[in-house]
Amino acid sequence: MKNKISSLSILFPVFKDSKTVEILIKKSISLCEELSLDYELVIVDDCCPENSGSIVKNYMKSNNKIKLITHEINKGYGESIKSGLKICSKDWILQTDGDNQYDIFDFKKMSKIIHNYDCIITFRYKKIYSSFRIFISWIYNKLIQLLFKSNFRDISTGLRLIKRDALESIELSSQNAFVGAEIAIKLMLKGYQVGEMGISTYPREFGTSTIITLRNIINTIKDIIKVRAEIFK
Ligand SMILES: Nc1nc2c(ncn2[C@@H]2O[C@H](COP(=O)(O)OP(=O)(O)O)[C@@H](O)[C@H]2O)c(=O)[nH]1
Ligand SMILES: [Mg+2]
Repeated sequence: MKNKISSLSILFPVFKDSKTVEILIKKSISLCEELSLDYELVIVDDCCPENSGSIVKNYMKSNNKIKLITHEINKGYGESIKSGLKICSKDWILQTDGDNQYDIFDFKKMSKIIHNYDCIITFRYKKIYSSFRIFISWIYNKLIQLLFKSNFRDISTGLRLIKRDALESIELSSQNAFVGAEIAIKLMLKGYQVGEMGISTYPREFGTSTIITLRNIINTIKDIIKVRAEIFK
């Protein structure tokens, strides 16, 4: 078997996720303890308005496997992922969102098929969003398939598993939510095996989605243009 995971960093950014950060910390620890993994949690507080970082700091007093990065200004999803990736030290990285819409216990399914892959991204069987949001997501994925000659179904979900060695061979430039797609595309272009696994996602229990705003859409388009120019120059 090519890959067996025993060493795992779980990385998630938090922004307006103060109600879920604690749930996600507990779930992450329980997953890693159940599987007896050598693990660490890497959490990035992207200048959260409600100071989610202080909740993380409380947990850090009793658990030295938790690392916190605090941005002094809000830098965006992509910058947060990049900050976190820089300090992930385990062999594999499970990256997710801080809002608990993904089930990190899906890692168990991922680890069953990981021997075939260097990275597994996920796709949502059912998108639990408005028809408008589903339409935007469909257009987005079609556009990425066309622009990057790839076939991924749902390239920007918030749950992916990445081999750290593979990541070290690529440079990431997205500042926003395109970063997940950039990882899959650039790894694939380097010849790494990127697989897809179907998952379920869960409704937000707290707050509202902040990702589909005009600002984020414009920033995502800028990231797409930048990454495409890098790849096809
Ligand atoms: N670091 C960072 N994360 C953000 C920002 N905006 C949203 N997020 C995070 O991105 C994740 C997904 O956002 P969400 O609005 O739930 O998007 P959706 O799940 O696609 O509806 C959440 O965990 C948010 O905390 C931001 O400005 N910076
Ligand atoms: Mg979400």
